[in-house]
Amino acid sequence: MSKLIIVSNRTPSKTPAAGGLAVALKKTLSARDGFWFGWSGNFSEQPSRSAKFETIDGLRVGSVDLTRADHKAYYAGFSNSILWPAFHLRLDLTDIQSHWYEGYRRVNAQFADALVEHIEPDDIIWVHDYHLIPLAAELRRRNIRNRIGFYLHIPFPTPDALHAIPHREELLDDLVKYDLVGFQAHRDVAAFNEFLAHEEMFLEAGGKPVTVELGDTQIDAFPIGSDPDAFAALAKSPNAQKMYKRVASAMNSRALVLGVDRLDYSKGLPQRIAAYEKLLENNATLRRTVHMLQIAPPSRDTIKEYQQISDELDSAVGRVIGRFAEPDWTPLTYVRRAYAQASLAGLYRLARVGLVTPLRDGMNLVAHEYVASQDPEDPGVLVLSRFAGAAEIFHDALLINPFDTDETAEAMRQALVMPLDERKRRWRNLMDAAMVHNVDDWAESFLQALASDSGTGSDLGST
Ligand code: ADQ
Repeated sequence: MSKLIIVSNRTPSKTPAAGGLAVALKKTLSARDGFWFGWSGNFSEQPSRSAKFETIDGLRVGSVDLTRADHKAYYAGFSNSILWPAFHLRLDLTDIQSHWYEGYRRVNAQFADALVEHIEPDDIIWVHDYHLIPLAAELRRRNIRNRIGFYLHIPFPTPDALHAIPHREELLDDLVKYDLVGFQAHRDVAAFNEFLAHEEMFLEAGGKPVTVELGDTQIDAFPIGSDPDAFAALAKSPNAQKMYKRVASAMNSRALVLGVDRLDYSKGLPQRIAAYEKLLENNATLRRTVHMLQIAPPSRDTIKEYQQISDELDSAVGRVIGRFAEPDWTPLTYVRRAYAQASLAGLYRLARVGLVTPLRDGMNLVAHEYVASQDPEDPGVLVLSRFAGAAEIFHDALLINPFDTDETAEAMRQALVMPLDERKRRWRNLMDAAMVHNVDDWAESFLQALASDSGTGSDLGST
């Protein structure tokens, strides 16, 4: 039987988040036999070219150590200071240092070296995310002819943003070495097509375009999701209830407005705080009846732009508290730590308003988790950015432009005063969408498309 080989930047940890992506992929893997491969999380003096294998939660996991210098160039450098900001259309936040690209390629080549001897002819290889765009090309160079699929968890950029990326031509060439490229949203498939059309027009106008030979590569949207049943159950679990009760009693009947994000500039946190400030400014009567909780643990904090967004958020939070707090009421709590999924599920369930307002986001799983955690008899309202992939499926959220402070504040107000009937109706539709787009079906449909020569979905010819 053919194995499934999952490759991602990091291998899954021993204590995975319940209901997270790692759990879903582990489930997919355990049903098929195979292994997960990635960076071990450890450093070595010399790059290791042979994989070490271990068993984590019953799964085979292979990994290599990286040198510190390569890891810096590949991860904090090319992946997260160039690709991440450019793909999220934040060209102002790119930090382009030319030597990073060599480190990025070196790590991809190292992954390929360590993988080749473990690949058998019928195995299917599924590569995840922007850190590993060149991996298929590196494997092809080592005579691997297997089906190889790539899934991009973040948005695909516009043509201009793509042109801001050094070595874009080679990267696009690498991308089409995959048999299947999966994006989060139709928006991303459209952006990819737009790039091709853009280059075509450039050629017609006598320019020298970036040429992409698509060949047999299938391109399609596979929107990721959560495990809504598991999250609904988790939201009623003892640990979730503990958190629910603890915070509910502190809220003292006030409505909880909740944001849960990794601290990242793509998540629109200062804009969200400004919109909440506007809500309080415009609606004096609401002031003592609400409380906002923003949970945002730092991530990638060796990168300067992440330190900056952290400072910006500190100052936005301080401003709103200083402006509106009273001795016996504070408008906002900001917590900088990660919580277990059960605790988050309890908080989601308690929150009257769930704020998912990224400036740009591949999908955003917090939106899915918030919906799945609601009490069907008294559900909260999702305020969702139009620029999250999730907006393509959650039509019954209150959709906003996160750059429009007035619109976001008004959506928060509407959510707070929304009658129960409407909340229930909207939530039912949101939950139906979350069930249709569950993470198990996501993995299955991607793998089915990858296994079949023609792909199951629409290819470029039909999208
Ligand atoms: P992320 O940018 O990390 O993922 P997201 O989809 O929101 O964003 O996933 C976050 C996950 O981390 C969720 O499962 C959430 O529960 C968890 N999380 C967030 N804050 C937490 C906290 N304080 N404590 C504990 N857990 C927390 C990238 C893309 C997304 C895409 C995913 C999956 O940027 O657009 O949806 O991959 O494809």
